[in-house]
Amino acid sequence: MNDTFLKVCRGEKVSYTPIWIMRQAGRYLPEYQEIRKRVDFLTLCKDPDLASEVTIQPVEILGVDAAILFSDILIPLEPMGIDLEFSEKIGPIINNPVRDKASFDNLLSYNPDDELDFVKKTIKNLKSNLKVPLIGFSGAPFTLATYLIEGGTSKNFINTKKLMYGDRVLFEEIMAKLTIMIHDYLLMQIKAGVDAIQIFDTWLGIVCPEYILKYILKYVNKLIDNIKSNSNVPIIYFPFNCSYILKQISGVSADVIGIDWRIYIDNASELMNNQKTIQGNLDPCVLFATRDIIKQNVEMVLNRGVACKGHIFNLGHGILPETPVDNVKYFVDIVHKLSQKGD
Ligand code: 1CP
Repeated sequence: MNDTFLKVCRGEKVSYTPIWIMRQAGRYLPEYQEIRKRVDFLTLCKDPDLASEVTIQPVEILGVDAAILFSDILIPLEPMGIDLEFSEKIGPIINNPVRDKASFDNLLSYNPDDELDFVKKTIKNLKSNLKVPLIGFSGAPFTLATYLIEGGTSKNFINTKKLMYGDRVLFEEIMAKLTIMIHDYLLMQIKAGVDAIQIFDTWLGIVCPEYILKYILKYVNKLIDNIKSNSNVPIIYFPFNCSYILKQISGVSADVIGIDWRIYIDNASELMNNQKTIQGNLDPCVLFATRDIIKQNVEMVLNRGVACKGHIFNLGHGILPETPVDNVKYFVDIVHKLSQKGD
């Protein structure tokens, strides 16, 4: 197996900079669109053969150094009694959001081995076919809480913040319940064979530092520390849009921190005392530009990556559906070429 990605996660030296791309399986690939013409998104996530096929697509088409399980962060909410659908136009919709004690009390606890058996099957399937490491993943407690409370995506997250400021007891009960669910779900993925995990905290950056520190990061810490006491797979934490609080985030015991494009990665690394491998951080929109501009920006990120304890190349957020595939192929090749160390 090509273990360059895993070595960098652990802070070991390697001969080139590994790359994978957030949302690397998805709508920008014609091969993905072909499959989506036949099945809806939830069906795709729940079918181990199809989910494996779309997981492998970017590895074969692009030559990335890691695969990420094809699923969605909202899948593990369904067995809690959440009525989830994906609308082509709006995105995810939760028809029974949780905004009061009564609906919180209705949430179910479950065993992911039984209820999310299809995820286990997909992982086992993939492990016998992949030549690169497989990344499992989950949403972080706060990011999942926003979907649970808002009932979908949101602009101002008013319902989430109403609870956070107005009924902190219930807000923390929700965070605590999600933390346990996510822990059990990630351990199931690890037992099934994933080689690393990424925890997506996509919406952390909507919160002020005081509340992040007091009421949110403690659940991330609990989650990661509990996983670490049961397994030694590398953990990537991705707090999107959070450059303003990286110093405090450095206390989280993840091995790798994902960084978006709003900060130079060497500055981000320094804020975290150069103790962690950094993942990132090209603006996904650079991939719409010419090859020259893509190359210039890749060079800039690679040069700054040298100062980090370790560097995994990625975009600063998910690849956009309209991205030209040829540019993505060029991007992966140029990262490999420019970072190759001569003997
Ligand atoms: O085919 C389609 O029309 C569905 C589009 C789609 C895809 C391809 C959704 C709906 N989810 C996914 C897959 C997905 N989602 C993966 C697969 C693995 C990969 O290749 O990376 C992963 C890791 C996710 C994670 C995810 N889902 C996040 C965290 C990452 C991020 O982008 O910040 C979030 C916030 C979601 C929610 C979600 N699912 C889908 C959409 C359109 C959204 C975002 C909606 C919103 O803006 O709130």
